[in-house]
Amino acid sequence: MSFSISADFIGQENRQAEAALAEDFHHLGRQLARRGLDIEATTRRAMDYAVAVPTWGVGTGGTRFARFPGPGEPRNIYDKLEDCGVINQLSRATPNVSPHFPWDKVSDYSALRQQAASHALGFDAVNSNTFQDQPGQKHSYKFGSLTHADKAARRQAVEHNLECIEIGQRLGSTALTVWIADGSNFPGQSNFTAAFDRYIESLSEIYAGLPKNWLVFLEHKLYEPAFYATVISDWGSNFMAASELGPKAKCLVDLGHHAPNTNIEQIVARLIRAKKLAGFHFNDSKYGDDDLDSGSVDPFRLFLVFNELVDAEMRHAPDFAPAYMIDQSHNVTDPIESLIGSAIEILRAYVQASLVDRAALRAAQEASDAMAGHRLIKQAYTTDVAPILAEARRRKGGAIDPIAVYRASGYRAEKARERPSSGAVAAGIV
Ligand code: PSV
Ligand code: MN
Repeated sequence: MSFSISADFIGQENRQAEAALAEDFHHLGRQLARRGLDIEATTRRAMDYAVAVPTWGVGTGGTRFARFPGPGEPRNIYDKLEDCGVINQLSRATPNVSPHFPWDKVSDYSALRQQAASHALGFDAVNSNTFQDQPGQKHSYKFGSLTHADKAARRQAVEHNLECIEIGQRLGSTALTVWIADGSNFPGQSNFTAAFDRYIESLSEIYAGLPKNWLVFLEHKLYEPAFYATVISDWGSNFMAASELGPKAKCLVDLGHHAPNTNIEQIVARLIRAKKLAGFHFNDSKYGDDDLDSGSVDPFRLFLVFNELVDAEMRHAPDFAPAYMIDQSHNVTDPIESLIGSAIEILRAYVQASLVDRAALRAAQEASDAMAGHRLIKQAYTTDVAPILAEARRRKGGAIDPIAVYRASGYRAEKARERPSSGAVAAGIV
């Protein structure tokens, strides 16, 4: 019998924190009421929000230099689902997982879907992987995949993406996320235009294989592993590609895939206007694609992204239904703790952005009152919404303090016993 955290245990832990939470929630409710805001309505919004967790996120990540595996790491997709189930059980904000193929390949996908359902999980977008070679693979991706100069390598990469769509259909997914590592390390190595043309050609074949209700999410990334030029390097290239492909192709924004100081919230606004925002891979960064925990370095930036999203939601922007997902690498923490913490930070930004007085903001902007506009944004951002987040979790059967409850449960130590280390030392980014 594998260890799981019981609802009774969560209830017992919650009881110790319930009185203080009720007091804080009441106090915040009075504060918000003075601003004309209904805490119950805001709490309902928090209860309705969800962000997907990547299956690869529950394993310990790594850098180009090393990976330091933690105890009780998941050994396969079934273990990963178990850990993802715990994240949702305690946070009540992550009911879907996003699988990556071939990392999560199994022989029976209906069994996998059932297994996920047994942890109260569903499947979000499926991710293809043509940035690594797999054992026995015929054509190498060393010099590219969907944009490779060799047609046979491109064909193989297209086939893999079509297979991901097939798998995704069996899992109940409705989107394919494509990120390619293709690019060049030397000026002269590759022709910018020819590589982009080949991208469009390959993606058109994948696009043609999309089922009726499916979307393809194109993910841009400035650099790494290509260090001179990446084929889909920025939102401009991404937007060009998505526009040429058609309405089922949209642009996915991974927060770490931009140059430092890029105004990502403005990019988000542009993509919303163009009806091309696919959704997000949330994480945080200081220098590049650091894949740090969401909101850990620059929570204000995360809030400003959500400010654009809530603005679009409130004005009923057409064709606006972004997919929310976390994409992080956890090198020095327990991944379950990091993912719980990140889900909370994402939800915090969403709830804070929901508190912006939109009518007053519009009036300030129309009057060109810069300070008033800024103060309205800051008023929402500096509101401590922790009691709303905790109360939303409590009402959904989650933990008032999820990381504390996770630690108290002894889950990791139990898994360390149940999942003996294989002794394999893997290095590098996952
Ligand atoms: C690439 O850096 C990326 O952000 C893509 O989303 C990949 O699928 C993911 O990381 C996992 O390596
Ligand atoms: Mn990503």
